[in-house]
Amino acid sequence: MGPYTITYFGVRGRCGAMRIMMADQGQEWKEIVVDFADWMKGDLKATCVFGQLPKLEDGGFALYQSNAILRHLGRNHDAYGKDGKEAALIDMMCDGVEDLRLKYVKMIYQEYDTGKDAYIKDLPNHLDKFEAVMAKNKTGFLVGDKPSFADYSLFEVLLNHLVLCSCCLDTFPSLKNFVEKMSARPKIKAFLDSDAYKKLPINGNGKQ
Ligand code: 6SG
Repeated sequence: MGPYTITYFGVRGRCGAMRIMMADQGQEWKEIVVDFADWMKGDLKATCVFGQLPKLEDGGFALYQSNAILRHLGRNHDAYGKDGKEAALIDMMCDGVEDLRLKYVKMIYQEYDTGKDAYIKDLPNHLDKFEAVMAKNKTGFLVGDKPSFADYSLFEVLLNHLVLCSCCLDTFPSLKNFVEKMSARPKIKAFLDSDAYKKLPINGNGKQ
């Protein structure tokens, strides 16, 4: 497998989770950063299966759709459960994170000024579902006893929400513990402390 190359815009956006996952797995990767003016010329867009980024290249194999990329990394790096049932639960949790991510992205890009406060007010009604799963599993991960791609996706979405509202996990002890433990994993800590990570805005419109 590999070498891996990510092609994406100069934001964390839909590559945040896969970058954290690769860092934690000790997997190196290359970045091709696309600037918006180049993207608007349309040549690269025309080559993308859905006309969108990110793209992951794994050697000569090209893949689009951020969650398909996470799943592929999950298979390659043994982060997709120990059997079919765990894999199905990991898929379920990843789809649950995706639902929250889509709500977040809609608020950020379409209604930040008018909808941010209502979004934060409603947030516990989404976070409590993840809290319940995390509390029930007792291992510090969503499914099984080691991190899966769904954990990396949840972790990254929670980091973004802590920027939006620093107290949003205060009533969710299992999620708070999860974020602390994931942040302290040595390879994740090194990545989150790196300039490569810190220099990138979370979102493409400067809102966070
Ligand atoms: C945008 O939506 O970064 N891809 C985005 N936009 C360009 O022409 N379901 C898939 C997936 O999970 C969603 C892909 C995603 O992979 S991500 C894409 O390709 C297009 O459609 C969000 C993001 N936005 C920042 C950004 C920089 C240049 C284009 C998008 C900011 C917004 C518009 C200009 C500057 Fe911009």
